[in-house]
Amino acid sequence: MTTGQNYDVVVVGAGFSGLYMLHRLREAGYSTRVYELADDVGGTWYWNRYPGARCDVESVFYNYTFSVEILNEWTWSARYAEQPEILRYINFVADKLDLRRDIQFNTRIESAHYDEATNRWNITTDEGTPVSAKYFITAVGCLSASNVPHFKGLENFEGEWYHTGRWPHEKVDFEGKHVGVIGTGSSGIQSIPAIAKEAKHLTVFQRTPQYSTPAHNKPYDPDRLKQIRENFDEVKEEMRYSLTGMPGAPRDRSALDDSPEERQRVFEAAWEKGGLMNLSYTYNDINVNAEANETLASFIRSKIREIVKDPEVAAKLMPDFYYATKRPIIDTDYFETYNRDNVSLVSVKNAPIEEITSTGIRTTEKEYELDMIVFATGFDAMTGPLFKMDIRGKDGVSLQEKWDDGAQLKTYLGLATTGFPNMFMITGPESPSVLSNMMVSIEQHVEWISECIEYMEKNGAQTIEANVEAEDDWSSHCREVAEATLFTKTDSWYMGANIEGKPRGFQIYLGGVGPYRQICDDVAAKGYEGFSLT
Ligand code: NA7
Repeated sequence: MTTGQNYDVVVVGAGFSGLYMLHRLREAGYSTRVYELADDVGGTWYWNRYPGARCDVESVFYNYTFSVEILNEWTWSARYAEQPEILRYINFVADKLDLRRDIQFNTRIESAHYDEATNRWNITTDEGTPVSAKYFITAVGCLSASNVPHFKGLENFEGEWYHTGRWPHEKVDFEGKHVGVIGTGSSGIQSIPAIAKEAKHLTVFQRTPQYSTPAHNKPYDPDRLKQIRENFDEVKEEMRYSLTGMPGAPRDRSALDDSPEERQRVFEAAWEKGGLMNLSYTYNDINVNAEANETLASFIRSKIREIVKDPEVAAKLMPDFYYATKRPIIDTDYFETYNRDNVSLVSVKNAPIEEITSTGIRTTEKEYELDMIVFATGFDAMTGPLFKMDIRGKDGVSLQEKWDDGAQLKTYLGLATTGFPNMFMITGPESPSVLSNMMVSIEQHVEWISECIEYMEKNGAQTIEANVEAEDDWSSHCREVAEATLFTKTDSWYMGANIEGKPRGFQIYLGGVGPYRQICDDVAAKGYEGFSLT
């Protein structure tokens, strides 16, 4: 017998996914409680407040589409909105739908244990009150477990240090300071130009040079906004059935079918347009054919060489992995920043960071005096946020044990996993998630889960659980699709390779947002094929 609070559904996280999940469930009449560690809504956009933080999906496509009213009441200022504007948007939605009254902030979910006797989830929080729910839904995001690598001596550092994914709410003042940034993923590449403008000196510690291409960010032209608004039904349909959840598709042509001159023309045009997918979409074999990939990779390298004036610095900035097998990055003046007198680049590939000292960073080659260190060192992606909670399914088996820390990652559709009845993961591992426009994937999962719960309740079902076979097939399918691409050939956070000791394996479904939606819809249409309902 459970004492404490009882709900139909408990949702963990009040970012984009948790908020929409709450809205859907509440509208359908289920008692729902959301728990959130932060003191307010926003998820990713609450935590990632570093200077220069912005979304790399075009603003008009990176918002909720479920309500025409919300769509029409919000106007984005620029092609790529900055973090404060996105957070304002999330707050606007939370206020409009009056969501806060069902969210408990400042609360960490410690554990969620499935009780086979009652078919309910027993959940504990850090504030003590036991909670129970029929359904347990994780809306914890894919990139929320920030990773500060275990550098020796960090505790001795006498200056300030921050991780980009846990940035303070107060303004961080770089003025007159010697700042070090470790990491050149999206967060590093977005923050480096902004920090360089303020700091006395900025030293970038780079392990892997990146392909980054111009965002060409600009204020929105009102005519473009009007046109998208007027045609939003079609735009929405295109996004939902596309490859990545954004309008557009790869051109139906191999990069190897064009002459070098023609390719150059095509790449130049895409570079001028800017944006996340324009270069990848120039040809249909960039992600699957090494030779095709190299044509684009070498084009970007030539651009870096053109932009960066010092040839030695440019040489250090040359990436040599397959383009897009680490998250492609779009930037504003990233490579240009290395032409500034107050910026220096240190490659830590061959001379790694050995120690953080009381006054700075010591690599195996040299010591750098710093007043402040910014860790742009990424996240324990996909499984990290789930493993932060002690989630136990049938027979007391923990999710971490079942997945053998990720080595045996297994899900059905990235939505559920065998042995964990009535638990759903929004944008979980082995769903398109981070390789798609998250907003499209979030809405698809939230709607699928709501309909599934609706179906269960109408049919008087107590539990839903993925079958072993269906799960095996889905996980094998995910691996096969990934193996047919170049993505698995590079060490990346997609592969779990950025975290010491984390098993390698591709954690995302690459079959495309449209085909994935179709598969999920078919499963539902067949009475939740691959699941057992009791
Ligand atoms: P990323 O993309 O994981 O980037 C982290 C960066 O930090 C990357 O350059 C890493 O180099 C570097 N890193 C990590 N550990 C170390 C150590 N120990 N020493 C030196 N350098 C290190 O995280 P972001 O926050 O930039 O972006 C995450 C996602 O958020 C992004 O892809 C978008 O989807 C939004 P490495 O490449 O591992 O050699």
